[in-house]
Amino acid sequence: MNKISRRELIYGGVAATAGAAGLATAERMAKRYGLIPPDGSGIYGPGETLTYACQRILTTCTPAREFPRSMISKNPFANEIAPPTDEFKRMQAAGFKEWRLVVDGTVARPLVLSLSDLKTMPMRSQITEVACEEGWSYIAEWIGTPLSSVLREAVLLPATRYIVYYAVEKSLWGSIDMTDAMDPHTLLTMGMNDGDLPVPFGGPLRLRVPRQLGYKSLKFVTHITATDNIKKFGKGLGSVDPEYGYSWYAGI
Ligand SMILES: Nc1nc2c(c(=O)[nH]1)N[C@H]1C(S)=C(S)[C@@H](COP(=O)(O)O)O[C@H]1N2
Ligand SMILES: [Mo]
Repeated sequence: MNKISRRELIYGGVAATAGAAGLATAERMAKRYGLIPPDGSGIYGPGETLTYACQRILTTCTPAREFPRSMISKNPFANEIAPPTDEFKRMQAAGFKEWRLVVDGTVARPLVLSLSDLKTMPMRSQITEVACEEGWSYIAEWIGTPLSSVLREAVLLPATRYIVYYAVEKSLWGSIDMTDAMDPHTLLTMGMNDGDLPVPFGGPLRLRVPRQLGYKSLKFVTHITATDNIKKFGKGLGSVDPEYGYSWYAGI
Protein backbone atom coordinates (compact mmCIF):
# COMPACT_ATOMS: atom_id res chain seq x y z
CA MET A 1 0.00 0.00 0.00
CA ASN A 2 1.49 3.37 -0.82
CA LYS A 3 1.94 6.26 1.56
CA ILE A 4 -0.98 8.34 0.28
CA SER A 5 -3.58 5.61 0.32
CA ARG A 6 -2.49 4.46 3.76
CA ARG A 7 -2.56 7.98 5.09
CA GLU A 8 -5.97 8.59 3.56
CA LEU A 9 -7.22 5.35 5.02
CA ILE A 10 -6.05 6.22 8.50
CA TYR A 11 -7.32 9.77 8.19
CA GLY A 12 -10.60 8.56 6.75
CA GLY A 13 -11.00 5.92 9.42
CA VAL A 14 -10.18 8.22 12.29
CA ALA A 15 -12.30 11.05 10.91
CA ALA A 16 -15.29 8.84 10.12
CA THR A 17 -15.37 7.18 13.52
CA ALA A 18 -14.41 10.11 15.65
CA GLY A 19 -15.27 13.29 13.71
CA ALA A 20 -13.44 16.56 14.07
CA ALA A 21 -13.58 16.51 17.88
CA GLY A 22 -11.95 13.08 17.76
CA LEU A 23 -9.10 14.44 15.67
CA ALA A 24 -8.41 17.02 18.34
CA THR A 25 -8.47 14.26 20.98
CA ALA A 26 -6.10 12.13 18.90
CA GLU A 27 -3.70 15.06 18.64
CA ARG A 28 -3.87 15.65 22.40
CA MET A 29 -3.13 11.95 22.99
CA ALA A 30 -0.19 12.11 20.56
CA LYS A 31 1.21 15.00 22.62
CA ARG A 32 0.63 13.21 25.92
CA TYR A 33 2.48 10.08 24.75
CA GLY A 34 5.30 12.01 23.11
CA LEU A 35 4.25 10.90 19.62
CA ILE A 36 5.10 14.17 17.89
CA PRO A 37 7.42 13.63 14.91
CA PRO A 38 10.33 16.06 14.36
CA ASP A 39 8.40 17.68 11.49
CA GLY A 40 5.20 17.89 13.56
CA SER A 41 4.85 21.69 13.41
CA GLY A 42 3.96 24.09 10.58
CA ILE A 43 1.08 23.81 8.11
CA TYR A 44 1.28 20.04 7.60
CA GLY A 45 2.29 19.40 11.22
CA PRO A 46 -1.07 18.13 12.54
CA GLY A 47 -1.29 15.69 9.58
CA GLU A 48 2.25 14.43 10.15
CA THR A 49 1.53 13.99 13.87
CA LEU A 50 -1.69 12.06 13.23
CA THR A 51 -0.06 9.74 10.68
CA TYR A 52 2.89 9.01 12.93
CA ALA A 53 0.90 8.66 16.16
CA CYS A 54 -1.76 6.43 14.54
CA GLN A 55 0.88 4.15 13.03
CA ARG A 56 2.86 3.94 16.25
CA ILE A 57 -0.30 3.14 18.24
CA LEU A 58 -1.82 0.71 15.69
CA THR A 59 1.16 -1.03 14.08
CA THR A 60 4.14 -0.93 16.45
CA CYS A 61 4.12 -4.69 16.83
CA THR A 62 3.55 -5.44 13.14
CA PRO A 63 6.71 -6.86 11.61
CA ALA A 64 7.97 -5.77 8.20
CA ARG A 65 6.37 -7.76 5.39
CA GLU A 66 8.60 -10.57 4.14
CA PHE A 67 8.18 -12.34 0.81
CA PRO A 68 8.92 -15.84 -0.51
CA ARG A 69 12.13 -16.35 -2.52
CA SER A 70 10.03 -16.90 -5.68
CA MET A 71 8.93 -13.24 -5.50
CA ILE A 72 12.44 -11.74 -5.67
CA SER A 73 12.41 -9.26 -8.57
CA LYS A 74 14.32 -10.44 -11.67
CA ASN A 75 15.31 -6.91 -12.66
CA PRO A 76 15.41 -4.74 -9.53
CA PHE A 77 15.49 -1.04 -10.34
CA ALA A 78 18.39 0.90 -8.89
CA ASN A 79 17.38 4.51 -8.62
CA GLU A 80 20.80 5.57 -9.93
CA ILE A 81 22.09 8.62 -8.19
CA ALA A 82 25.01 10.90 -8.88
CA PRO A 83 28.13 8.84 -8.13
CA PRO A 84 29.44 9.72 -4.68
CA THR A 85 32.71 11.48 -3.96
CA ASP A 86 36.21 10.85 -5.40
CA GLU A 87 37.10 9.51 -1.97
CA PHE A 88 34.32 6.93 -2.45
CA LYS A 89 35.70 5.89 -5.83
CA ARG A 90 39.18 5.50 -4.36
CA MET A 91 37.82 3.25 -1.59
CA GLN A 92 35.81 1.29 -4.15
CA ALA A 93 38.97 0.66 -6.22
CA ALA A 94 40.60 -0.72 -3.05
CA GLY A 95 37.72 -3.12 -2.38
CA PHE A 96 36.26 -0.92 0.40
CA LYS A 97 38.89 -2.15 2.87
CA GLU A 98 39.11 1.37 4.31
CA TRP A 99 35.34 1.81 4.63
CA ARG A 100 34.44 2.75 8.19
CA LEU A 101 31.19 3.12 10.09
CA VAL A 102 31.49 5.60 12.96
CA VAL A 103 28.99 5.17 15.80
CA ASP A 104 28.85 8.00 18.34
CA GLY A 105 26.53 10.42 20.16
CA THR A 106 24.61 9.30 23.25
CA VAL A 107 26.49 6.00 23.60
CA ALA A 108 28.77 4.72 26.37
CA ARG A 109 31.17 3.05 23.88
CA PRO A 110 31.69 4.93 20.61
CA LEU A 111 32.75 2.58 17.79
CA VAL A 112 34.63 2.70 14.51
CA LEU A 113 33.84 -0.44 12.51
CA SER A 114 35.22 -1.82 9.25
CA LEU A 115 33.08 -3.99 6.99
CA SER A 116 34.90 -7.07 8.31
CA ASP A 117 34.11 -5.98 11.89
CA LEU A 118 30.43 -5.68 10.90
CA LYS A 119 30.54 -9.15 9.34
CA THR A 120 31.55 -10.68 12.70
CA MET A 121 28.28 -9.40 14.24
CA PRO A 122 25.02 -11.41 14.15
CA MET A 123 23.98 -11.68 10.49
CA ARG A 124 20.47 -11.91 9.19
CA SER A 125 18.84 -12.18 5.79
CA GLN A 126 15.35 -11.08 4.82
CA ILE A 127 13.31 -10.69 1.66
CA THR A 128 11.61 -7.30 1.71
CA GLU A 129 10.42 -4.61 -0.67
CA VAL A 130 11.90 -1.21 -1.54
CA ALA A 131 9.02 1.12 -2.35
CA CYS A 132 9.81 4.56 -3.75
CA GLU A 133 7.45 7.46 -3.11
CA GLU A 134 7.36 7.89 -6.90
CA GLY A 135 5.36 4.68 -7.24
CA TRP A 136 7.73 1.85 -8.25
CA SER A 137 8.99 -0.97 -6.07
CA TYR A 138 11.00 -4.19 -6.13
CA ILE A 139 11.65 -7.14 -3.86
CA ALA A 140 15.13 -8.40 -2.96
CA GLU A 141 16.94 -10.42 -0.37
CA TRP A 142 19.01 -8.23 1.96
CA ILE A 143 21.84 -9.56 4.11
CA GLY A 144 23.47 -7.72 6.99
CA THR A 145 23.57 -7.12 10.68
CA PRO A 146 20.62 -5.54 12.48
CA LEU A 147 21.25 -1.91 13.45
CA SER A 148 20.16 -2.97 16.95
CA SER A 149 23.20 -5.28 17.35
CA VAL A 150 25.57 -2.41 16.58
CA LEU A 151 23.66 -0.12 18.95
CA ARG A 152 23.85 -2.74 21.72
CA GLU A 153 27.60 -3.02 21.17
CA ALA A 154 27.86 0.78 21.49
CA VAL A 155 25.66 0.73 24.65
CA LEU A 156 22.98 3.38 24.18
CA LEU A 157 22.43 5.86 26.99
CA PRO A 158 18.84 5.77 28.28
CA ALA A 159 18.15 9.34 27.10
CA THR A 160 18.52 8.30 23.43
CA ARG A 161 15.42 9.09 21.38
CA TYR A 162 16.55 8.99 17.75
CA ILE A 163 19.24 7.41 15.61
CA VAL A 164 20.64 9.79 12.99
CA TYR A 165 22.47 8.33 9.97
CA TYR A 166 24.62 9.94 7.30
CA ALA A 167 25.62 8.92 3.78
CA VAL A 168 29.18 9.36 2.53
CA GLU A 169 27.94 12.71 1.19
CA LYS A 170 27.24 14.32 4.55
CA SER A 171 24.47 16.48 3.08
CA LEU A 172 22.33 13.33 2.88
CA TRP A 173 21.08 12.18 6.24
CA GLY A 174 18.03 10.81 7.98
CA SER A 175 16.82 9.63 11.35
CA ILE A 176 14.50 7.04 12.82
CA ASP A 177 12.89 6.65 16.23
CA MET A 178 13.85 3.88 18.65
CA THR A 179 10.96 1.63 17.57
CA ASP A 180 12.42 1.40 14.06
CA ALA A 181 16.03 1.49 15.27
CA MET A 182 15.58 -1.58 17.51
CA ASP A 183 13.37 -3.47 15.02
CA PRO A 184 15.42 -6.52 13.94
CA HIS A 185 14.38 -5.83 10.33
CA THR A 186 16.25 -2.51 10.32
CA LEU A 187 19.40 -3.82 8.73
CA LEU A 188 22.91 -2.52 8.09
CA THR A 189 22.98 -4.24 4.74
CA MET A 190 26.15 -5.56 3.08
CA GLY A 191 24.72 -8.23 0.77
CA MET A 192 21.90 -8.40 -1.76
CA ASN A 193 20.51 -11.54 -3.37
CA ASP A 194 23.54 -13.72 -4.15
CA GLY A 195 26.44 -11.34 -3.62
CA ASP A 196 27.89 -8.23 -2.06
CA LEU A 197 25.57 -5.23 -2.10
CA PRO A 198 26.24 -3.56 -5.48
CA VAL A 199 27.19 0.13 -5.44
CA PRO A 200 24.06 1.26 -7.38
CA PHE A 201 21.98 -0.31 -4.60
CA GLY A 202 23.97 1.41 -1.85
CA GLY A 203 27.04 -0.79 -1.43
CA PRO A 204 29.11 -1.32 0.51
CA LEU A 205 26.74 -0.38 3.34
CA ARG A 206 23.09 0.64 3.29
CA LEU A 207 20.62 1.08 6.11
CA ARG A 208 17.46 -0.78 5.06
CA VAL A 209 14.37 0.44 6.94
CA PRO A 210 11.73 -1.84 5.43
CA ARG A 211 8.82 -0.44 7.46
CA GLN A 212 9.22 2.89 5.65
CA LEU A 213 9.38 4.20 2.06
CA GLY A 214 12.58 3.82 0.03
CA TYR A 215 13.94 7.26 0.79
CA LYS A 216 14.54 6.28 4.43
CA SER A 217 16.86 3.45 3.26
CA LEU A 218 19.99 5.54 2.87
CA LYS A 219 22.83 4.23 0.71
CA PHE A 220 26.58 4.51 1.47
CA VAL A 221 26.19 4.86 5.25
CA THR A 222 29.35 6.00 7.06
CA HIS A 223 28.17 7.52 10.31
CA ILE A 224 25.51 6.82 12.92
CA THR A 225 24.82 9.22 15.79
CA ALA A 226 22.49 8.49 18.66
CA THR A 227 20.80 11.56 20.10
CA ASP A 228 18.36 12.75 22.73
CA ASN A 229 17.65 15.95 20.78
CA ILE A 230 16.85 15.79 17.07
CA LYS A 231 16.40 19.55 16.87
CA LYS A 232 20.18 19.94 16.89
CA PHE A 233 20.45 18.36 13.42
CA GLY A 234 20.03 20.35 10.20
CA LYS A 235 16.86 22.44 10.29
CA GLY A 236 15.55 20.35 13.17
CA LEU A 237 13.02 18.43 11.06
CA GLY A 238 14.62 15.00 11.56
CA SER A 239 16.10 14.53 8.06
CA VAL A 240 16.75 16.33 4.81
CA ASP A 241 13.47 14.94 3.37
CA PRO A 242 11.05 17.30 5.20
CA GLU A 243 13.21 20.20 4.05
CA TYR A 244 11.98 19.25 0.54
CA GLY A 245 8.37 18.57 1.50
CA TYR A 246 8.56 14.82 2.21
CA SER A 247 7.41 13.39 5.53
CA TRP A 248 10.02 12.49 8.12
CA TYR A 249 7.92 9.43 8.96
CA ALA A 250 7.13 7.42 5.83
CA GLY A 251 5.54 4.24 7.19
CA ILE A 252 4.31 1.54 4.82
N1 LIG B 1 22.72 7.97 -0.45
C1 LIG B 1 21.50 7.91 -1.04
N2 LIG B 1 20.57 7.03 -0.59
C2 LIG B 1 19.35 6.96 -1.17
C3 LIG B 1 18.98 7.83 -2.23
C4 LIG B 1 19.97 8.76 -2.68
O1 LIG B 1 19.75 9.54 -3.63
N3 LIG B 1 21.21 8.76 -2.07
N4 LIG B 1 17.70 7.76 -2.80
C5 LIG B 1 16.66 7.20 -1.92
C6 LIG B 1 15.39 6.97 -2.61
S1 LIG B 1 14.43 8.32 -2.95
C7 LIG B 1 14.92 5.69 -2.87
S2 LIG B 1 13.38 5.41 -3.47
C8 LIG B 1 15.80 4.52 -2.67
C9 LIG B 1 15.95 3.78 -4.00
O2 LIG B 1 16.56 2.55 -3.78
P1 LIG B 1 17.09 1.66 -4.98
O3 LIG B 1 18.10 2.43 -5.76
O4 LIG B 1 17.62 0.43 -4.34
O5 LIG B 1 15.91 1.37 -5.87
O6 LIG B 1 17.08 4.85 -2.17
C10 LIG B 1 17.11 5.91 -1.25
N5 LIG B 1 18.45 6.04 -0.71
MO1 LIG C 1 12.46 7.48 -3.76
